[in-house]
Amino acid sequence: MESIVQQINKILLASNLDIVGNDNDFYFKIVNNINHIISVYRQIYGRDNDHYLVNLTNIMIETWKKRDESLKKRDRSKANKGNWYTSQELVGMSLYVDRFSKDLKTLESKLPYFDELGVNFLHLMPIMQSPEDESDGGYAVSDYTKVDKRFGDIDDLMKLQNTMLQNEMFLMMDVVINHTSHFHEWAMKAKEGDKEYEKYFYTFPDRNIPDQFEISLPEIFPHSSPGNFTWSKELNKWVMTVFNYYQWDLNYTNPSVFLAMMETIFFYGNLGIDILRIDAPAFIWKKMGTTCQNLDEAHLILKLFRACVDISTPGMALLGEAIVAPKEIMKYFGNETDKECSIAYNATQMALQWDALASGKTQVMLQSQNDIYHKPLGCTWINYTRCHDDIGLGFSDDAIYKAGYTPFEHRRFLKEFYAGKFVSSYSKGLLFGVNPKTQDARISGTLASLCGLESAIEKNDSSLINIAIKRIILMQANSIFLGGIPMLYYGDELGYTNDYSFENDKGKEYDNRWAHRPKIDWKKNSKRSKDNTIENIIFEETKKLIHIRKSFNCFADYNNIIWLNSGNDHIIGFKRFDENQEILLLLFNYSNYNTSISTNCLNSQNTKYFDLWTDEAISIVPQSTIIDFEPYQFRVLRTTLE
Ligand code: OTU
Repeated sequence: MESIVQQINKILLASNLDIVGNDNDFYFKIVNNINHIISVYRQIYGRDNDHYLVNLTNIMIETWKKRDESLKKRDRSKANKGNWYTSQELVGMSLYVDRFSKDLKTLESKLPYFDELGVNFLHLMPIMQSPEDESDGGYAVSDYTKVDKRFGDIDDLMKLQNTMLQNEMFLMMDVVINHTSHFHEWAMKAKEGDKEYEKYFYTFPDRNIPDQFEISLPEIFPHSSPGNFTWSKELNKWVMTVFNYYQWDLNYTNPSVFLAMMETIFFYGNLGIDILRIDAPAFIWKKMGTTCQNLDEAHLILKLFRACVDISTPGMALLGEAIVAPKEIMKYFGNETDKECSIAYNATQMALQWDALASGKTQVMLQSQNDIYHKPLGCTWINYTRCHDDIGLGFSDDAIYKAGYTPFEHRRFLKEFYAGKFVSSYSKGLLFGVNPKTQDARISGTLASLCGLESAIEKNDSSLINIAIKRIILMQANSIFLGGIPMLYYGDELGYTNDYSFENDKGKEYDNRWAHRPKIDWKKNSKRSKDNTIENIIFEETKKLIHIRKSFNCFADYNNIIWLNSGNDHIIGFKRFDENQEILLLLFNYSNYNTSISTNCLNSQNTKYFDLWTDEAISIVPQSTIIDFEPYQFRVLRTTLE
């Protein structure tokens, strides 16, 4: 009996690859990495399932052969640039195609808008086929390879991408790996009685095993989809559904599921997607007695995906959407030799900024940095203040204790603050996913509404409007200057407030995340060109932040950040530097007070600074100078060389 390596070698030799020519790179990558792939694979599936590795090899070869020459060229140019996604020149926006424009065709006509703002990287929220009223915003996919007709078709997508390429723009899309819609072909076949496809899902004849799972399984949508199992009358069985009842969890203990998803990932790779957002990777492996999140096997599967993508569709970077505890998020990068995702969401920092804004204090943010500092070189963050999801207060209890609070009380304060439950609160958020058993909840609402713009407009109070805008820009500045890819969320660049129309839509009323998924009104957007409108101020200031970021190499991310202890709890700051001795000091006053810091804390020998945000020069008398901050003011201090 031939060993698996011998079998793979045979396939490679029979595959008509141009080993000394065009396919040389591919061939050697496969040969050099096959032992790693086999070893990771066997840790998940054991040796008895080795024959799937033969299929995997065939799929990798086919994918490479089908890969367009232009994409291969782009792969090479990305490889020459090293970690292209860590560049300070990349600035993203995440948007719903239909809610932003109408469809893919009209989106193409909006490309100049992104250019105007400085955005050159688009995350299109899921556009693959998904049942309209059971869609979870596109995260319940019924066909991974078909664009939903609401948005257009695959040709429209390719055309858009082509034009984006001509404009040097990058594209991100999702692959929803944890579950499919219950109308996906695999689920449909299972419902029709096909036992092979039933094995793609977790199904149970009675409540015995589900009940045991439930003991340790948290609930993701306790308000609208309580429990983690749904009765299927077609199957006459319980099906595992961790998210909504219509999202069936895929069973990765079945190697066929792994292979099918690998093919799906390659499909996106060969469309030319630059960054693939892997949705909910934390959830893909289940084990009774655990929370079924962040399990070792989930990481092994990601390692396999990564190793294979690096071989067959190497220009595509993987982003892990793991919105979990800080220490767990870090694991989704893998390590230098055993890589997983190149990019992860900095969900910890996002939540910490909301913490600082509500409390006016920055100790929790500072105390948390240790949790998220040590990412492997070459990996980066997506930094964001808002996205299409709720805000979960997922930073560590330890950091809250160190800042002098009790975690339960502190989180309760934050939730109530953003839900506008205090008289003193300016915020118009909504509690999302309230769990009556644990009191747990997350927060919905747009950046503007959470920052007080909605209530200020209601009161028609111009000074409150100004202060809300200052909060919005402070939050954006912190994300944009942090290092990593800033990902704006559409509408935030113009201060869109909550949209409550979801309450009357039967496909959405159970999910208040729709409050912050606005429908863009292009008349409102055109106000950005009219001086001193709210839209104009927010748009222009956002644009300026982006411009500053793009102008300095030290905003590229190679872990070139040092957090400062400002000596003032209202103010958080960090230093960014590059190899040419350029140093920028970023300082953010999260409070509603006039306050100041002493320059001693800047840890710098310089005596002259220039604030790139306010365009003001600051001269420093060593040991005695104070730098002042107005409420919610931030500073971008450039040290001018003497
Ligand atoms: C992701 O979300 C998506 O971003 C959500 O829009 C989807 O509803 C969900 O997956 C299901 O596909 O799984 O790893 O707290 O933050 O559900 C994190 C809610 C996820 C989201 C969480 C998240």
